[in-house]
Amino acid sequence: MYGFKAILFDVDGTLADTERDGHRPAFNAAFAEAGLDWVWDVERYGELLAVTGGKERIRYFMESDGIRLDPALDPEAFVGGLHRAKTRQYVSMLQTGAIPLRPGVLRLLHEARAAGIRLAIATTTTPENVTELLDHCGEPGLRDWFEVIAAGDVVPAKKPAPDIFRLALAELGLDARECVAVEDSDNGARAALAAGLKALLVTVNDYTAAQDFAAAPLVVDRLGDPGQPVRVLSGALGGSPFVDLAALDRLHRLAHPAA
Ligand code: XBP
Ligand code: MG
Repeated sequence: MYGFKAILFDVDGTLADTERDGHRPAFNAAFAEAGLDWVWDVERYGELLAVTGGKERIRYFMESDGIRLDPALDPEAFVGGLHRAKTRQYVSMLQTGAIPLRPGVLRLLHEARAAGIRLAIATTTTPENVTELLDHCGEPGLRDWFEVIAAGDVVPAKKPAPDIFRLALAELGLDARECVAVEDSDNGARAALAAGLKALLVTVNDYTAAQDFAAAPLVVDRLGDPGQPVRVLSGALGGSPFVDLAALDRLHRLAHPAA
C-alpha cells in the first residue's frame, strides 16, 4: 500500500528525450519547408528551451534575433502556420518509432499500473505529440494507461505557470498532496511546485542537467532499470537502486509527513 494515489508525468525530456533529436529537427524541417534560412543547432535550441511552447519559442527566437516580418503578413497566422508544419514533421518522426521512452519509464509505468496507482500527463506540448509518442513506443495501448492527458494550449499560461498541473489534478479529482510529479526542467519543476506538488522527482537530461533544482526534493540522472543504476544528484532514493514505487513513496512521505 502506497501513501500516494497518482503520478503526474511531464512528457518532453521526462517520458522521452524529445527535444534535441525530435522537436529541434522538426522545427528546422518546417523552416526549410517555408523557405526560411533559420536553423536551430543543438546549442541555440538549448537557449531557446528557456521558453516553453513551440509557438512561443518561435516568437522568442524572432524577437531575440531581431527578425522582422513583412508587414503584409499576420504574425499570428505566420507563427501558427510554421508550428503546424513543425507538428506534422514531428508526428511523422514519432510514427517511425524514432523516439524511444527513457530508461526506466516503461518499467515504472508497469509497476504503477500493477499497484493501482493512477497515471496522468501534464505537458506543454501539443496533444497529438503525446498520443503519437505513446502509440509508437512499442507498448500497445499505452496511451490508455493515462487517465488524464493535459497538454498544450488548453490552459492560459504555460510552464513555469502551474496551470497545466492544476488542470490535471482537477481532472483526476485529486489534491496535490495525494500525488507525485515527475519533471525534467526548471520551468517544469517550478510549475509542479507552484501547483502544490511537493513530492517532486526531477530526472535531468543533457539540456537540463545544469539547471537550478535546489527546490526539488529528489533529482536523479534517470529513472534507471535493473543493471542501469541511477545517479542521485540531490535527495535520496532510500536504498532503491533505481526509481521504483518504494522510492516515490519515500519521497511522498518526506514531502507530506502528515498525509
Ligand atoms: C516542453 C515544451 C514543448 C516542446 C515543443 O514540454 O516546452 O513546447 O518543446 O512542443 P513539456 P510544442 O512540458 O512536456 O516538457 O511545439 O508542441 O509546443
Ligand atoms: Mg519537460
